[in-house]
Amino acid sequence: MDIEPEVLALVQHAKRVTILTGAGVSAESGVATFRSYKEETKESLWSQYDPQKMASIDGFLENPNRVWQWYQWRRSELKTKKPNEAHKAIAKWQESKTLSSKNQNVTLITQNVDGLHQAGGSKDVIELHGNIWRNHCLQCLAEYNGEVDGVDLEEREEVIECPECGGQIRPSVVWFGEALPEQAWRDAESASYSCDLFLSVGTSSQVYPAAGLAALAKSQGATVIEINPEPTKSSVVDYCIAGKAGEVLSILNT
Ligand code: BJW
Repeated sequence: MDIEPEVLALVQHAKRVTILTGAGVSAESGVATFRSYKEETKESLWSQYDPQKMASIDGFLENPNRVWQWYQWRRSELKTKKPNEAHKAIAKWQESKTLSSKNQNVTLITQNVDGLHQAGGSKDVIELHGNIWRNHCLQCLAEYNGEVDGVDLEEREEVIECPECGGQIRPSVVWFGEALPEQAWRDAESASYSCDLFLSVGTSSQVYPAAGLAALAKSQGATVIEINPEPTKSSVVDYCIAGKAGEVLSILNT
């Protein structure tokens, strides 16, 4: 695939780069996206499940076991997935701080909850929508991983009660209508506000407030580049590289 020299130069010469990733960055690992999904074998999650039932607090309260089981299923699927070239290229970029001879500051913000950026070698990841591998009590917010009262959470097919307060233990992800983690949001805003290049990778840019970060960056003079095989109609995008994240990022990083 060819990338316009002008776009290549912008990427190579930016000083502060902020990368926002979405589900598309994990698509080449075989993880289903939420909305559009064109790979042969799988459909998108939201074409099979109702987001209001599976990813909202009302859906959880209506049927906690249904939601818990859905997340347990997703966790078991994710255990078989490995980071792809996109995750690795971003990690390498962060580590080396350069795509050319210049020293670059690279900040990674993700909407993904799958932990594949970390598995791919990224040490600093701003997670806007939480992390599917963590759990906490809905009521007292106590965090739980591994065992609870001698029972392995991974083995549980039904929601377990918090030993501290009797509340329900839920996955530590951000559902519709819930606020994003405060510190992560502050860091994401700050990295978007101060960058000169904003890369939007593998996201449909439909979910706010994350989708507003590109506009924030642009309002401060940053160039916005999108990497997506199905370009979004976002009016803030200056250049779209219409390709798969793994392929495009590997080219940028050679
Ligand atoms: C490839 C590829 C390849 C394929 N390479 N690319 C303003 C306007 C309108 C609505 C709102 C608004 N502000 C807030 C809202 C409400 C709502 C919202 O945005 N709704 C919209 C859907 C209309 N937002 C919220 O409710 C948020 N909370 C909030 O605003 O709180 C306010 C508040 C403040 C104070 C107190 C209380 C409340 C929370 C949003 C939480 C989103 N949660 C989810 C689930 C996470 C847990 C889980 O995983 O189960 O997050 S929903 C889901 O969507 C998930 C994702 O992170 C998120 C974004 O999806 P993403 O990553 O863009 O994936 P897709 O599938 O949409 O797109 C994939 C893309 O990849 C496609 O474009 C493909 O083409 C591409 N692709 N292969 C590159 N190989």
